[in-house]
Amino acid sequence: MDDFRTKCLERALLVGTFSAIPHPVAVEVMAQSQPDFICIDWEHAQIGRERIEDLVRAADVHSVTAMVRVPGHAPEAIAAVLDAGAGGVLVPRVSTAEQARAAVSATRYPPIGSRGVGPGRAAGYGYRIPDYLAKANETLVLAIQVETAEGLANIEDIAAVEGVDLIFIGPGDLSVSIDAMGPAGKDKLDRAITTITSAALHAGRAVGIFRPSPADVGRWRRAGISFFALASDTMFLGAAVLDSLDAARKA
Ligand code: 3PY
Repeated sequence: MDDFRTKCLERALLVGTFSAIPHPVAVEVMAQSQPDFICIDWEHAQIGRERIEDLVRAADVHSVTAMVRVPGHAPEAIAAVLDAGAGGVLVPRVSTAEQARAAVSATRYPPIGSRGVGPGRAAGYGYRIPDYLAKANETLVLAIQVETAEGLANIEDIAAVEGVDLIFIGPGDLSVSIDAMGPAGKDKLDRAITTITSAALHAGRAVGIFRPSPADVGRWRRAGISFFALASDTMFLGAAVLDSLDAARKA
């Protein structure tokens, strides 16, 4: 089994970030710091399909696993990013067990799933199809995102779906969906995160979460979460600019 998926399933601490800037230089700059993964955000960033492969390639240059958050549940999108060489896929807004099963099917080749075989980059542009087919089901990470009130209500059924490697919590969307925004909603949101985490761990899944900063990573790590997507290239850039300007103005 590939190192990254093994670590994921064994719930080793994995700390990475999102990539939203649609240029390989941004991915390379972050990859130089050796995050455990970079998740290219095709869902929310202005990244076109043709650009995904170059962003994955830029992470590969520094031996960093690239995952891609796809813009929905379409099997074609999941296949496209895996064909481009992504080491895993993050499927957003999974709210039912049926949607989770569909994500498994789109990610895995038969007999587990229904992913189509293509001569993409991952398969050596067609020259290494048998090698790739032999290991893809064992090495690619499938992460599904639970971030709605419906997903929260269905978490036990979702977590029970075989083939899901990791359940990733999106606190931003979840807080909106369950009406737990801002400081007033913090306790409610924390309870929802704890509920999802407990159900996922109970079903044998690894758990991930987005955090805008490292501030409370230790707390959620102790609760059993092992996969942390920390901020994004745009957030890091924005914070660094602000800090430097502030420091210079106060100097
Ligand atoms: C959320 O917080 O809703 C996210 O999807 C973060 O990536």
